[in-house]
Amino acid sequence: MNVPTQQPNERVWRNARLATMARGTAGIGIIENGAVVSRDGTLVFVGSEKDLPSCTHSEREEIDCEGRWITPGLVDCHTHLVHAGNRAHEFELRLRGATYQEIAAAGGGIISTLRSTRTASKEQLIDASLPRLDALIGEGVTTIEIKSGYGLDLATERRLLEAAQELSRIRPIHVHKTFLGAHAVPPEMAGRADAYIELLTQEMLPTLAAENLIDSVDGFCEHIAFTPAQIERVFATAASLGLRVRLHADQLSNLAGARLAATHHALSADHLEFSDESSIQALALSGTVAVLLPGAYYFLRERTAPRVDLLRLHHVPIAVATDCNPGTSPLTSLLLTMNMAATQFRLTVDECLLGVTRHAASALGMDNAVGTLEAGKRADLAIWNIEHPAELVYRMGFNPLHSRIWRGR
Ligand code: DI6
Ligand code: FE
Repeated sequence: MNVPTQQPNERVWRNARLATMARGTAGIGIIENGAVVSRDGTLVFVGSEKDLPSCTHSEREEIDCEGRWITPGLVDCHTHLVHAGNRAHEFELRLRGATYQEIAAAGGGIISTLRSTRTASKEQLIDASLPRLDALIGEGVTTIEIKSGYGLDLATERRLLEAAQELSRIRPIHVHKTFLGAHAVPPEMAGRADAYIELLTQEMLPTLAAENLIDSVDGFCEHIAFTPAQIERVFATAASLGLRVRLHADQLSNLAGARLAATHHALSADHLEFSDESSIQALALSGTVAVLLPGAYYFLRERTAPRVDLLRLHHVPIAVATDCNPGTSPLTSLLLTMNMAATQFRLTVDECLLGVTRHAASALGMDNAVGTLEAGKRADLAIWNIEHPAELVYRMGFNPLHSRIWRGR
């Protein structure tokens, strides 16, 4: 019998200040004079340095953090990171007065990214996406959600999800893959949205689910996209396949998308600019996370902000994400996103920080694995050159990351 001779791979970060983000702690769970121990990629101790268990393994490596702050690795829980091309020319049109809806109606918008994406190979999609991913990794992001939705046919949606999966092999990051086939009606089926939903529910979604390419299912419920009735058909198919759902809801108008998401026990309802109180109450009851996307609000110069006061009143967990996409949020900084959430939506510093850690993990159904510093979770850490966590929200365009640890390394 082979007896393993190698000692467990144990590391301790000491002389640190921790913002654990743990549930049941006040605010962001600050521990001064803290230490963190990982063994084989999992946290086995998080607490005061004076309580640090003595070394159980001769191979323990010690890292002196010199008083730096440690947070959980950041979680970007809503991105369309994998796509080809960009829409800088549409940005120029908007600067001359065209609206996002007008550009979409004239065949631009999502459909213009679809054209570039359909002609790109998987390798080209990966090459185009890596600089965006690296920008996020460079800010301490260790878990990311990536949606399909710029293919809108089986082969291209598969290629997008495979590229997203491949990114997690090329870089040290966890990728949650979301199928967003219900993003727009593809041009070859223009005017036949119901027929497209039929194709999506009968063929695309079941096939890609069987290929293990889907972690959750999303849709775009909006007058320029799909009706609540069409989204319900997508959600019913997802449920029959055992997949959780999420929804782009109430971004540009109030179609009660958030309520629809809550009815289907969605992991998250995203955007929510036009959600009313009854929808927000429904989110609270279903435990659905509200994902706020201040980058899209900023870039589209929207004027109606999500009702953060009602989200607080009803205790809906709030996450914050980049919505990284070529049309409405060409944003690859989660730090800047937090600043935008604070400045535009008046989120507090603690709400912003919890929004890119614990609550973002919940939005991915991963709150048992990531998003806080607690024994038993993955050893995903971000170590910062800051005096206080508020600096992570306060600065614009400045990155104080000292180092990033993924699974203990
Ligand atoms: N809502 C958005 O803001 C993005 N997708 C969505 O469903 C826009 C995507 C794009 O314009 O390319
Ligand atoms: Fe989005």
